[in-house]
Amino acid sequence: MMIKVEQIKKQLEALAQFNATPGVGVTRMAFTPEERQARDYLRREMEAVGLEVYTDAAGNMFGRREGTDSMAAPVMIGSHLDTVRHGGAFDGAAGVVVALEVARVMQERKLATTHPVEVVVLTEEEGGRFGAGLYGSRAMVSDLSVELDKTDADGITQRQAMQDFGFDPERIGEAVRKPGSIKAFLELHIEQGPVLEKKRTSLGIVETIVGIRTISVTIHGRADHAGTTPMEMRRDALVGASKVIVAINEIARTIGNQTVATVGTIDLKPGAFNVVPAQVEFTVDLRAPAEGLLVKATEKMERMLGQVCGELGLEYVWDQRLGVSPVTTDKEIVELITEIAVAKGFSSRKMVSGAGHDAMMMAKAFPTGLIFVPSKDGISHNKDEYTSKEQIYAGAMLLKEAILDAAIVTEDSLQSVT
Ligand code: HGY
Ligand code: MN
Ligand code: MN
Repeated sequence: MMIKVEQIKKQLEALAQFNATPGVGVTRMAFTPEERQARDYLRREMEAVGLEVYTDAAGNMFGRREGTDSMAAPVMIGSHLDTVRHGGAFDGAAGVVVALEVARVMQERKLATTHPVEVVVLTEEEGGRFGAGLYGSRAMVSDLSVELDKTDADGITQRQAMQDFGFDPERIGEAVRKPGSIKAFLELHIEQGPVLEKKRTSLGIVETIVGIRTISVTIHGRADHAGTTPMEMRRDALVGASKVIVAINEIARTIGNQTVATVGTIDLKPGAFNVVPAQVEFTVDLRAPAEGLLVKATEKMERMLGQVCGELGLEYVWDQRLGVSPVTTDKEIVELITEIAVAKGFSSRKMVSGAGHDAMMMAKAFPTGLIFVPSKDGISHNKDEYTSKEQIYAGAMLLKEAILDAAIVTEDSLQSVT
């Protein structure tokens, strides 16, 4: 039952072509022409291996392989297709393509499973366009109608973007899956960090995914003439933002325990060399392995923001866009994956994921597993992101065996494998 890594490599290279910034990493935002091309490509590849393709109201795309009991809850495998701006070719795409390859092998070997198996492509995991992320997986566990008015950098709402893309966003609530309606969700993903490579380990078996809070902070001051306004009269939004951003970094360092905070975007108005900045908007990406750490960091940061703005005569808005608590993956799935790795002779280690994944949303409602494969030099969200064929092969073998176990491959179909 051979996994064909050349097939995986070819499909990853094909997907990387659907890109808004060729030559400068991969940029494939949700509901864009590039994503449409990637979805259409994958739909064809899914159909080529006999999967029946359908899309839910959140735009999640599923390739279904029937089980002997078509009423049984499916086992789902997959990840996301959207990327960060100027990202790499493996983040998300590797999980989708490996899931597809598992389905191809099952088809080629005519394996029968009790439970249906579904390859899934989840919508807007990165949040690069509408600022929250994990959209498709969140829509499968909760009604996200309230978020449809979020706008992208061009002022287009998620509602409009989904309509233009051919979806009916008003039906988004229909994407929610009932408890028990999915037997298990498994995701293979690149680690996006240095641990597996440093520890010379082939596979990461994730037990905990950190909690994430994504906050948009806007600081309001007053535009003034750069030459005539005395320093003590100014309400300089950028001076305030600069003090706050350095203090945010310090608060995360002081709290420690793997608490991390990142200010990854900043925008100021009016943005002229001879005008005191009136407004600065920036985002804070805050993560920690325990909810209490997120609460403590948030409280400290908001209090500090109020103090700095009070001293400088500025106003502020603290708008939390996303708040996801830390999750643990399914213990039985962790044990299953660990046993398979040992049986197959792959080195593996249990891990905490510092990156967010669709698995963290699915884990809130369904038994979920997350498998990591190494990232070269721990690099990700970067055009130089890379994982070798051999490393992906190990992950694909593990995922295949886990799926056959979870979906309960029938004995006689296994016997028939030549
Ligand atoms: O931000 C993350 O952790 C993921 O790449 N969306
Ligand atoms: Mn990512
Ligand atoms: Mn990802």
